[in-house]
Amino acid sequence: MGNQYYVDEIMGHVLARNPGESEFHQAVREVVESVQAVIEKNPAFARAKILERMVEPERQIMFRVPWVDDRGEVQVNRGFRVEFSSAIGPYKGGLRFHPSVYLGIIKFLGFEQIFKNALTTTPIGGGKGGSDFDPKGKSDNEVMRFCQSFMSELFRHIGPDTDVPAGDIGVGGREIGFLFGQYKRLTNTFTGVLTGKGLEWGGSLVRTEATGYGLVYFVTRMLQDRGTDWKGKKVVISGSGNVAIYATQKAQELGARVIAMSDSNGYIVDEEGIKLDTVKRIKEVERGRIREYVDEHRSAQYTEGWKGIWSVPCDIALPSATQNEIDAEAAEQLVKSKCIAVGEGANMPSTPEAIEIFLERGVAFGPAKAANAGGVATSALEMCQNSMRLNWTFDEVDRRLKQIMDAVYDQCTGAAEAYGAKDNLVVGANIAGFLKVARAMMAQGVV
Ligand code: NDP
Ligand code: 2IT
Repeated sequence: MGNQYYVDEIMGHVLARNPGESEFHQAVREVVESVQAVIEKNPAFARAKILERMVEPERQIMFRVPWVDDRGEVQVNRGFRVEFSSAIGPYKGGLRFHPSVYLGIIKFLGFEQIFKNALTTTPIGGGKGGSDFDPKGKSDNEVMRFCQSFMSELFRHIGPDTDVPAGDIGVGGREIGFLFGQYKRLTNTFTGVLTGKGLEWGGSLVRTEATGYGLVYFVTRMLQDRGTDWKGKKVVISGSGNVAIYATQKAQELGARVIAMSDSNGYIVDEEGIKLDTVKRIKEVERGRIREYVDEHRSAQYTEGWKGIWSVPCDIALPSATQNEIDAEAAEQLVKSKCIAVGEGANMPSTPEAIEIFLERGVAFGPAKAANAGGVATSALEMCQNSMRLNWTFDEVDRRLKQIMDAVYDQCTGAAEAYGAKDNLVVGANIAGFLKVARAMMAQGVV
């Protein structure tokens, strides 16, 4: 079977079966294109329809989430949990609460999660969930009532050995607390059914920092391979949420100068280096906007519009806000400013056109499903500690996280080289993740 024929056939099927879900199509196409060489080498995978099975979620749950706001008005949101693959462990992946959420976004995230989770070396399958609920501007009580209603349906589908949700955009410690409380009440069990829990009730040290730290550990390896490190590098990090904040912290610790951050309204540039304590207070405590930073720091400027951040010249870019935030134009701007490395903290932040530009122009590129795997990997470490009913120290978890990010990097470079795509970590990540899941599926029969 010819290469393009196989890609076209699978994509034709995916497009027809999942109309209108453009983000899902985008995520699937990248994987299918990357693994076609593997399928050709292993005809048994084609006969067993491994890829055809992988693109079809094992189970998809959609449900009504009614709740009452502070004015006494009834609100109705939509809830999702897509259980994509349990080939190598219980479904695992975050919950996203954002008004843009629809089935196509949850499916793209759940699909990517299968391969990311396989790369972590830990035994977790792939899933994702969320809602079109917008936590912004809601009171704590409104968020609590929403989370309780959401869990009142979700609880029957999840469990510590079945499906273990966590956070993502709009879901942090506060939301996980409310969700956990309701699960515990409904099931009368205290288990590790969610990760990202508070430290007093089953959470793991380093989980809060893990995605950002892991991203920086991964990019460290990319830089090492090019004979350099973080010292004195100018870094631009989009977003100012969980991933962006802890990527900034670790990059600064390693001697980088982080000069720009953003939110969905606009971006700040502080050439003296971002004062992270201010960002943390504004975003984590006050739940404010990034523009408030300039009220306190005269060295900084604020510009309306989130996209402009990619016109800020930098050595290293860490997109850590959302999908498709770097398009071809932004990628060209980064290449023009002589950016040497891009590490994806967010999921699918670069469009296919942008990725092509980075790869062709020699910019070191760390794809999301490898570079941001530290978050879910540390979730797996939280599950492990919950099962043992023990807690590791910060240093112990951080050491394991570093070790995992090294293993993720080695798998990506190894698979890329084995399949004649040296330095292409996109192909490497997709192939290494795919092979682990494919072998497990082969062993388990047609299920
Ligand atoms: P948060 O909710 O903590 O922060 C999200 C940040 O991104 C905010 O600054 C937000 O700005 C900005 N943002 C969100 N949507 C948009 C948008 N449509 N346009 C521009 N900016 C936007 O989420 P996280 O930091 O947890 O997640 C960030 C990314 O990292 C996501 O892609 C997520 O899937 C990915 N990720 C997260 C992991 C985790 O452990 N949390 C693990 C792996 C990946 P605003 O406040 O204005 O909305
Ligand atoms: O995209 C991701 O990997 C996450 N949001 C983290 C998922 C998790 O289960 O910790």
